[in-house]
Amino acid sequence: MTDKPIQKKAKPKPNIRDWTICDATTLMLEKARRDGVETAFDRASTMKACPIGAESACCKHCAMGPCRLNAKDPYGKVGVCGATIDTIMSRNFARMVAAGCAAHTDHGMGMLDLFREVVNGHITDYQIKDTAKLHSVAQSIGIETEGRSDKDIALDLYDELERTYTQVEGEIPFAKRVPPKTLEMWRKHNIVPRGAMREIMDLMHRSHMGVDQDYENITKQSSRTALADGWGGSMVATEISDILYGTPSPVTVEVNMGVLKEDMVNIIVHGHEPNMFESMVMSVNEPSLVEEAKKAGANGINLAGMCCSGAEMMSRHGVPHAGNFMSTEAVICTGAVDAMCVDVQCIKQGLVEVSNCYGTELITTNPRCRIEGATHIEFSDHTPMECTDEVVIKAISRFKNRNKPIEIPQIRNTGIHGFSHEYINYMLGGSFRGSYTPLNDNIINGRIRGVAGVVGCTNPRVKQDYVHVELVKELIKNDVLVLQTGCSQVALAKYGFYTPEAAHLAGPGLQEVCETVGMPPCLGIGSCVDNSRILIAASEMVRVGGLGESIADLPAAGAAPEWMSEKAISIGQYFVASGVFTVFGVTFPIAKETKFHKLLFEGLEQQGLGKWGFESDPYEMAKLMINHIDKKRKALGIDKSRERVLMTMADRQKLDAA
Ligand code: BF8
Ligand code: SF4
Repeated sequence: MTDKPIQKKAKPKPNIRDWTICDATTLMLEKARRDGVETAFDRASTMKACPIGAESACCKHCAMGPCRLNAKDPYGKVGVCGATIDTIMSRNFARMVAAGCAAHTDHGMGMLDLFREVVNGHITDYQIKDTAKLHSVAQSIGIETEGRSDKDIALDLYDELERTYTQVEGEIPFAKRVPPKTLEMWRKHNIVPRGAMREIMDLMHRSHMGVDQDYENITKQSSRTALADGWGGSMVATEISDILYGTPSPVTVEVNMGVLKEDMVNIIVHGHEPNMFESMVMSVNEPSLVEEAKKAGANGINLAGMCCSGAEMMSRHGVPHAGNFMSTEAVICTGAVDAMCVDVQCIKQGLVEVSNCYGTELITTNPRCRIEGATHIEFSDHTPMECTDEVVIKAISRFKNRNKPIEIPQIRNTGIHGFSHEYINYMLGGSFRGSYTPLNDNIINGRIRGVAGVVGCTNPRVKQDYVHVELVKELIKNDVLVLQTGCSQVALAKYGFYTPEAAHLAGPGLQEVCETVGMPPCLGIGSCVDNSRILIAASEMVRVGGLGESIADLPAAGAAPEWMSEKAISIGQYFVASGVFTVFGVTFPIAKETKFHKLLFEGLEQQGLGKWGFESDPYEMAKLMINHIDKKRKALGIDKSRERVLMTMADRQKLDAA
């Protein structure tokens, strides 16, 4: 026998088409492969998700561990301290809620700090743009507005809203917006948030080693903390941003990588807080900088957003959007991004490597988020343009020195975004009788079967955008009106669902409503903190009447089909605690066949709240949501009207004959 060298068979490369349905992202991932550049898709395909962590069967809350239990035999073992699988899972879950809530509430508190400084006259680069919104928010929490100056109202509003964060006893201000029956339920369970800081502190405390070891009690505090996010930090972020920058109303916008322009200086803002982005809009329009760009040979400066601040600026001002979370590395592979300017949340560290490969300036701006290898130019609300002007200057200089081939996928999708709660009210009822009554009526008469929120991230563990798109298709086909935020909104926008013409994809009832009002079958309302707009819309539906007395009575459901972040878990928990059936895809971070699983998936609903669901297949997910909506319609006694609407032609002929 001769000694032959053992030849290792090269593993075939995964098919990029299995990673994403987005054509632009596919093209850029193919280019990345040619250029030898690695992205999160590559890493996800070579790094198997940790099976123990995936089911939350491990604990590292103290140095007697880390302890690893067996999710296949959940009650076979306990941790060194005796902690059961339910304690361990509920503590891990609680800490995801705490982190997610902290992210949104810190963002909201930043907006409130800015608001205070604007009102006090210490900051003049921003102003109150929407006084009507200032008045309506103040009124909604019982602040007198009649005959008072805007400044006095704003000062009172600041004082009130600060309690959202700092209050140690009592109820957060926006609890006043919660439908009375829902609030009553929260009071009964003692889950009305006091202040976000207190709730997060409490939750971190009780999930420490050797404190709360009753999964039901831990989950109560998870709900309370999550509610401090949805009805607290996130809602403050949305409302204050509207007051400062204007409440969104429908605007036509282009999305996808084709919004980049080869002959212009391209700047992408990616992150979550609108203040830096607002300032960037000013900087890119600054005549001297535009002149500089022209001197460098560019036809001007082109600004686009990505992820959530992108979704917010798209919905509020019509700023073009280049793509969602799983496209942030891919977009840099175009070679056309002269600067990517980031603030906080969902900023992959991998962006540094990709930016280095293409000579893109990756610039961090927030003291909370520095990344090794990125350039840091700190942003301050007091001198906002110092930072954003410098970013523009860096981008111009990179444009001048572009030395790599540019390849921009020429794909742009136009759609209408910016459906705030206020605009939905106006759109349905007209300016003199703005109201949700027509929406409720159309739900009661069955033209609209129910309402679904489809929100959240994209995740390289599933085919990018696919679950979002197929789920929304199924929902609208079944006459479910879809409300969207964040990366999910951007996903659907890329496939043409944000045009009034998309109404033809809807079932006959929803189609009729869309055509009458001239709206698309999905309404895009902004970033992830803008999920609070869905809570406000739900409260308004309850208030208008005919659909039950609490949010839990509404024929509504929620989904985050491709979620990945802790913020998504906090959002899911506040929707559940508010009464909504909320389905997550990809994976669910706890083990099945456990008491904690039963509590989240059944028990909470029995307590009068909502419940969690899990399903990775979009069609099955749609079925779960539609079945829930139908169950609620039945409980409301409006299932009969719906049956009439869904009569087939044959049924109708039979009736006519009779
Ligand atoms: O808050 S949807 S990937 S960008 S976490 Fe992140 Fe998820 Fe996108 Fe925004 Ni929301
Ligand atoms: Fe193990 Fe208990 Fe320590 Fe967790 S808290 S690591 S279960 S000993």
